[in-house]
Amino acid sequence: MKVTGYHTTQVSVPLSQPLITAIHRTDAVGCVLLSIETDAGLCGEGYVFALNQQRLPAFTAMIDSLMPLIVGQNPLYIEKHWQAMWRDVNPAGLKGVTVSAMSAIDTALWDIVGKRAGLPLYQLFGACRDEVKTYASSGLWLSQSIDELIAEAQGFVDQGFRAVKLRLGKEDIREDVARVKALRESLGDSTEILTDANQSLTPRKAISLARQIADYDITWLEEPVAANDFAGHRRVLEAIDIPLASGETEYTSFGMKDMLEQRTVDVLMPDLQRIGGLSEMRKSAAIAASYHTPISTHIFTEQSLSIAGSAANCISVEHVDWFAPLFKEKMTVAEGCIAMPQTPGLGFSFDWDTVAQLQLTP
Ligand code: SMN
Ligand code: MG
Repeated sequence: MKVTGYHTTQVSVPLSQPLITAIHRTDAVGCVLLSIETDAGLCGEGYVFALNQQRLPAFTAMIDSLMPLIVGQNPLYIEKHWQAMWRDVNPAGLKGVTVSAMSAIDTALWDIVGKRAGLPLYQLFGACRDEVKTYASSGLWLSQSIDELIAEAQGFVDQGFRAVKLRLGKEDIREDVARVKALRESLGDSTEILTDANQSLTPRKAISLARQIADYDITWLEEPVAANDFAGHRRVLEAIDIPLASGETEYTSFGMKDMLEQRTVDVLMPDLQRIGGLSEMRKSAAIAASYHTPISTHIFTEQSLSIAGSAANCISVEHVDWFAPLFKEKMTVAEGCIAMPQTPGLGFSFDWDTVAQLQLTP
């Protein structure tokens, strides 16, 4: 089998409500979709997300710069291709746009391997479960009022979620405390509340906030301080009773290893598009397991399910609905869990009719 060609498509996917955290603000997500074709009639799909549209040309250019390493090659030799790309991007940088482009290519190649094998990827990787816990993350934004938070969280519970993630990072932490308290009081004890401060706090403020919300049974506090402040992470982790989650902003299994080595997290959150694709996700999950540390995948729900179904230490996947319009197949949530897709490969394929409507003119 040989890779015969590829194509990329830039899209902007509107969100049902503005996404606002301490560091993000958008009402549409921009993506570059990648489709890799083979002479066996199989094609593999991956994508890169850039939050907004401005950086899509840079991601497209990076994919274009790497694909000559892949076209004409046997797509089954994924590890060989990953190493070739890694050597090639070295002068351009081992974090950032380079790795995100590699992630899209690597994930698309795995899609081909799964389709060739006739197996869903979680089974090809060695399955450990058929469904995984999830939490609702497409809402409870920093900009919403307490009444809006309560109504939206109840809506998530009605949709089948048993856990929701609340964004923290208000100017005055007393407001954050009041929001957590109100949400817990309205949800009762049967729904998990996770929190994400999106790097907005100093270690001292994070410790103070965590102590004030500790009585509300919080599943984790995510990215309390700057993502690259490993000492700050450790200081917070050691001082609080709530588990600390982080990792979405770090790149590759080497970055995950550094975070684990420096004891920065209770739960590691690798991001498929910053990690280097499914190849690096699998390595990261294994490295975390050797540190007796659970992982929970960051956004990109559809394409991360194969990891959740094959990494025993993956405790949950983050559920976002942002990318759902791009795919023909839809995820379903029941009793707080998502079932593994059962079709060969990733199990989610681009809906080209919808993509055509969302496509940006080049
Ligand atoms: C997040 C990531 C990307 C965009 C918005 C919000 C957030 C999360 O950190 O973990 O969901
Ligand atoms: Mg986060």
